Amino acid sequence: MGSSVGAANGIILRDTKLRIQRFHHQCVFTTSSRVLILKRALSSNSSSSLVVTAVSTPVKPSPPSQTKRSKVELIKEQSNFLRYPLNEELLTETPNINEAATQVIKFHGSYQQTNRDDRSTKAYSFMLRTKNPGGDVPNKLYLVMDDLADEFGIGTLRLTTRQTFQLHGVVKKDLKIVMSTIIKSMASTLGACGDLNRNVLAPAAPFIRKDYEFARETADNIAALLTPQSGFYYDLWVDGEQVMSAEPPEVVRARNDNSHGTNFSDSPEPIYGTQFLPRKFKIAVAVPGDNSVDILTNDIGVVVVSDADGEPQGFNIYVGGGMGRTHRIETTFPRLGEPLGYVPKEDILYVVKAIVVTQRENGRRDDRRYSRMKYLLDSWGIEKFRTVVEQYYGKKFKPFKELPEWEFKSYLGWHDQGNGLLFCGIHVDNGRVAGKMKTSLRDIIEKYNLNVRLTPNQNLILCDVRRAWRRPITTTLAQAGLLHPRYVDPLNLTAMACPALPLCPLAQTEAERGAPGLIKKVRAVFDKVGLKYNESLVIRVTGCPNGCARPYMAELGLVGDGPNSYQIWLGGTPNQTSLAKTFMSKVKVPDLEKVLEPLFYNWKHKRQQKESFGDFTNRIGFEKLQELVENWDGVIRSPTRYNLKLFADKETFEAMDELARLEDKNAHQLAMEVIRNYVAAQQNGKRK
Ligand code: SRM
Ligand code: SF4
Repeated sequence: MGSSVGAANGIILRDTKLRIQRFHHQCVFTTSSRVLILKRALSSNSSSSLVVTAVSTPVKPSPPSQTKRSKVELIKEQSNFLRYPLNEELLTETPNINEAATQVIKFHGSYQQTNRDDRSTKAYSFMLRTKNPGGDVPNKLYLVMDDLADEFGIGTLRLTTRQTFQLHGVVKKDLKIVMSTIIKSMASTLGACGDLNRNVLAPAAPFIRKDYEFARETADNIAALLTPQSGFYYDLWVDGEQVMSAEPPEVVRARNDNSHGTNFSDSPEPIYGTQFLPRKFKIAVAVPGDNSVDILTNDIGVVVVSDADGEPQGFNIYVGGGMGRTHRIETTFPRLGEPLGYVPKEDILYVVKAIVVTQRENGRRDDRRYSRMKYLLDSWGIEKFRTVVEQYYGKKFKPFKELPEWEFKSYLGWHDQGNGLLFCGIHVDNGRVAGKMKTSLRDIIEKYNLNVRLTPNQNLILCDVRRAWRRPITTTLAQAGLLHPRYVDPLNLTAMACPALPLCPLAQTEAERGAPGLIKKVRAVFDKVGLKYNESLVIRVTGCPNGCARPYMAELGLVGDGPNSYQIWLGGTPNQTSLAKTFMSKVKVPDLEKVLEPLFYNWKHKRQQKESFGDFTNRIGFEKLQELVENWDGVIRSPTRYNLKLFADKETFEAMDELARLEDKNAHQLAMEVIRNYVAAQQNGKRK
């Protein structure tokens, strides 16, 4: 066996394999010869043991940056497929685990955290994240998660931007019971974190429609294809019991296929090997026109392409999206996915595997800051990337198919599922399910035996609702403060914030806890400059530049850059297809209005018809906008100060009202526009 391991005696053999590399039509076949490297183990726990590593002979001498490996690479290598030293650390009396185990437990779906509000002591706890491809949460799982949050967590559930649950505040001694409960509920946290494929996104709307159903099925299959196989998860949490549902045969076939040199043939991890991927890896599946998954922010974006009869035929593939960056290091950046090509539907798993393997083999492992696939795309360019993927795929990509415009779909409120049943999308502020809302949601889900889907926008969908249940459910939701979207502030509906303080170790300032205050400020500025209640923009807030709430796609992105201070990003669009840019840095919360007032005032008065805030900022340009901010004197010169009362006969009013509605205005607005245009034309005429 290529990858056999005996962590106890410190011996690890890494797979050998036949590497086939072809660049620019030149073929180089490299039969890997085993090279044994004797090295002292790094971890203090195993400092006396020797690690024996067998690696493939490189095709050509690697540049120095590639020979150096990050600490996490060494931890993975010495972990006996992600068991060691976590297995030992879980048995100690201490409330925490050591550094190596902290890295290893991520692959099991958990992060060690401390409460940063409590500076007097280090209060350790663990955050658990589930895996729910397409946000699918069967009825029983919802109830189990709800119970676990009360019994072992902080009494809240967090719905995430990748359609999963986060359970905060589990102490070490309870980890096993919580994990095993989740596993025995036929759910999983395996690979929710760590250097591997994360939760696969798909549109959460439970439409019974060929393209939506196919998108969900594809997300499930990709998730299964890239699930770790070496059993470490079940060994640690359910004593080796294999609690796995059967996989579709096409998934097993695609995983085992090694006809193009993708696999570690004798390894318990045929796709990942001992080293797994250089970094986290994210995939989303979408349906044309429905960008509810923020498709361009993923390492791989997969779009279902159907024929004229609505029958799915294949997929358009985007690659190289990602959000994370570091303040003041300009070589780190958010990036949008770009078109790679089209593939027939039966090839999707092979193509995804080929892309993953391209990143596995070529992504940087020396410096984790540059290990995401977007940096590989950036340094190679799409042509070279495509050529290398095609070698692992064994075929050429077809040209990308034309797609309709993307639109952001929130699915809030009531909708027909397409099979006689309804679904109800519920807005949950920043995905935090707590208090009365939590108990009411649970009651509804339990009483009506409903399945749930989590959206990539931290919201939740109640599925499979009978028409007769609509009214009582609406009433119960409203009593818990979960109102129909019509009654929620539109600024809230599209806003997102990451968890940040107090538990995220990387937070530089507040996000989830600060968001309500920040949105209130935006609302107050809207009121002050005379923007209407139903006019809105996409606001996303994060406590640091990692971008967990995807702020770089927002029309107003607030990215924490110090205590009580944010970078302001502008230029994202409502359909999440344009990357924002930094407009200003280090803006303290009390100073936000000084920037927002001139921006919103000018948007109101200088926008083109129906121009979104994002499009407006892109059209005007940052230089001009900076000037407007610098010269802003805080005085609102509102034309509405000079009030003009209008009275019309019934017929004229009704006709005006109808015309106005066609333009998404009210009769007063339209009348003012007509008068303004008339006066301007008269004045022009006089001047001539
Ligand atoms: Fe994230 C790290 C929360 C989606 C980019 N993210 C973290 C950690 C685990 C902090 C840590 O490393 O210790 C945060 C835990 C906070 C806490 O206390 O709960 C955290 N990320 C989240 C969630 C919960 C935010 C939310 O509001 O929902 C999301 C969980 C997703 C899930 O269910 O799997 C979450 N994180 C994202 C996204 C958005 C997405 O995936 O669509 C991104 C940007 C997209 C991307 O990956 O490029 C994102 N998180 C990061 C990064 C920066 C990665 C990078 O490439 O530089 C980190 C830090 C890291 O990996 O080093 C990070
Ligand atoms: Fe933490 Fe930063 Fe992610 Fe927010 S964006 S959850 S502060 S890592």
